Amino acid sequence: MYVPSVDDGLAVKAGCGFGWQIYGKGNLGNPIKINRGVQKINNKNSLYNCWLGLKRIRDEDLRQKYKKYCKNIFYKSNDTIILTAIGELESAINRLFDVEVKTYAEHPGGSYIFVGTLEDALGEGYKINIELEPEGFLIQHLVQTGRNTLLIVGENNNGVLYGVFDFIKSICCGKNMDEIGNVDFPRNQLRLINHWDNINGNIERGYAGQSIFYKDNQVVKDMVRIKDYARLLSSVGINGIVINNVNVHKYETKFITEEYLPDIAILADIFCAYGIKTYLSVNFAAPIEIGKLPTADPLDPQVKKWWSKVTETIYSYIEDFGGFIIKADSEFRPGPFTYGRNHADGANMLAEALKPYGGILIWRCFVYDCMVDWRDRSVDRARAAYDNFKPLDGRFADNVILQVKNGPMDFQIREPVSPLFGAMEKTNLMMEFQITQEYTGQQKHLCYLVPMWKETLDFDTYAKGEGSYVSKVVDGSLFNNKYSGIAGVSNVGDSKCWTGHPLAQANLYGFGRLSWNPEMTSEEIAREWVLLTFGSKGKVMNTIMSMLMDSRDIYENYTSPLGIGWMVNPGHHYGPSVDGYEYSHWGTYHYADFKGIGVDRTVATGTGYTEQYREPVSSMYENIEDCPEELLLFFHHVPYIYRLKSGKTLIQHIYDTHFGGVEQVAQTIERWTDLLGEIPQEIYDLVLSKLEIQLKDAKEWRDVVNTYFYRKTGIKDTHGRKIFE
Ligand code: GCV
Repeated sequence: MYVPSVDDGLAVKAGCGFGWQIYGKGNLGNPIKINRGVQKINNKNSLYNCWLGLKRIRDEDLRQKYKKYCKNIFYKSNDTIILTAIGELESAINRLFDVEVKTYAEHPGGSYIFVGTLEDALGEGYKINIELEPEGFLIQHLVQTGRNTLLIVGENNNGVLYGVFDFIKSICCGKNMDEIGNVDFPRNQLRLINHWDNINGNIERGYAGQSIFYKDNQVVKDMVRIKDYARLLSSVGINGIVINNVNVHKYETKFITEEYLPDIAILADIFCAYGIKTYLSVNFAAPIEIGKLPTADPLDPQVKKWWSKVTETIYSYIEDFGGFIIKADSEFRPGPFTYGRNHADGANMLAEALKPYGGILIWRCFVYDCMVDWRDRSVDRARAAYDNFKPLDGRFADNVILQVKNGPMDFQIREPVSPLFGAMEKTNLMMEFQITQEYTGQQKHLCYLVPMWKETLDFDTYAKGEGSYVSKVVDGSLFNNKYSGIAGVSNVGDSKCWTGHPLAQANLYGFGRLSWNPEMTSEEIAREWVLLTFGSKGKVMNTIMSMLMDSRDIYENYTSPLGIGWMVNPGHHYGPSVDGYEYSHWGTYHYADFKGIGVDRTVATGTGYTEQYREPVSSMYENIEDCPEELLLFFHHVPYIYRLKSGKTLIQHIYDTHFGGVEQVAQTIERWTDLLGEIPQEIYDLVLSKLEIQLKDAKEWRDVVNTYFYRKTGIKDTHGRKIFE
């Protein structure tokens, strides 16, 4: 094991874990130095800078007012995260106002900004009368005669960093110095990004290039991009990252060994400096595959001992390691079922190994039978997570969290909320959203996902009566959980703009902001993002806002209707194939015949899935008249001639939305082309090229879907539009 030391000039003791601030060789070859100080922001690269582009403030009045405070920064702590915050603040001030900043370890005379934790602030004699929430911050003017003083105070180090980013954001959003002031805190304890990156550089379901972490079966050597990524994430409040795919393959299984840990520790150290803990996806069968044990049985003492030893080693490299995430007994991944054990047995064994270090074990609930016989209509994949996990409620250790996908199927454009959110009263739970657009246009199509996530979080489970929103389950308040939070599967790769489609940056930004505060509206989040990325010009703002806000419905219009989902090409999941999964073993069927379409999930005549919800939700879905129409085909098998509330028949609705969806994409292109010359040309061109692909694809979807149903039914479009026979 190579450990950089201060003596060899490669290491500086830092506050994060055992973090060495300068990165050593490990398996990386040459030493790499990362400057944690002032950020270098490439002026010309607006695609890369995302929402941290920090355009120079041109309003002279505003500049002068800020300048008074901003020249001097006073801070006490030398903790790495605080130093990161100071570096961010310095570079932002420098860039926004063109002011050289001086930093002070002792009280400066005149005007200044104080940056520090609550403890630092109280130690300096500042009076803070507000109780700060965990990871929260306070930005406040200090009233002193003849001086301008601003306090940026965090409940802890992360809070300081978030306070600094909030201050920078406020300036960029055009706030006057007098208006600056805020008290805020993250509503969710864990705000995690999950990467599905593999060591060979591929990303499972990645649509923005290759991994930024790995290349050619190694951790990358150039850490600059990783650091820039850490800043982006931290600026929206992310505090944890899983750096490898939940499908843990051969080499990645060894990430928990000394073969990879030196390199992983380097990544972890970079994230740590931005207040982000690193987590690893692990392979349940690792004791057999790399530990030379004959079994991975979670109750076997040898297996327990093996995981304890492994965990001890990990923490010797990464002091602030977050924990493990695991996909077990799911889609052919190994798990406790092999040994006749259940999920609680498996999870608790791993949790026990992590416990002494304060680590957590995240166990995914994406567990279902993926070898279904399509002929058997009694099997319902939507039921699986609840059926598997509900009986285990209360049997998980207190440092286990179950990670549940937002819907019961798999990140479709429209699904009901997973009933597990209202069902697990005695278990820590967290939400899993998919930021990467696997089923929502693969970052070629525009699809702003925040409204969909918001719908999920605002859903009332009625678990403790009216008002038992999913947001209250995942922030831990409804069931008083020890751990809780939200995870999002990353949409980032090594594409120049990080997300392939420049406007898909809004999803990454939005995920962070919504995890921070689920009470924000989708519009508020979009507005912030547009402002920070493109500036405040009315036309640009209005155009991009409307493009984002309409995009989810547009995508839904030309793809699969009324909650039925799927209808995609198997495997890669791009483009239409109505029967693509219809006769497969994956359990994802629409059951279209010549009379009707949809899955009967009622208790009365179907799979009984609706009973997994509490009343009155259960009855709402059970009764076709009460079932929200956008989910009609998810819950009911409906004749094509069934009249919707609009008065249209189901078949006409399908035709109309598909013709309409294509027109809407064409209008989106018109809106965008109206921005020529208003935004950087590179972004303009790239977005336009994506929109053109979207239009072509939308037409393909329209024609395939309309033709499919026309052939099934022989019913013509009442408007006589072109349907291919
Ligand atoms: C990481 C879906 C995706 C898989 C993914 C899986 C999961 O099935 O298509 O690529 O695997 O979900 O969430 O585990």
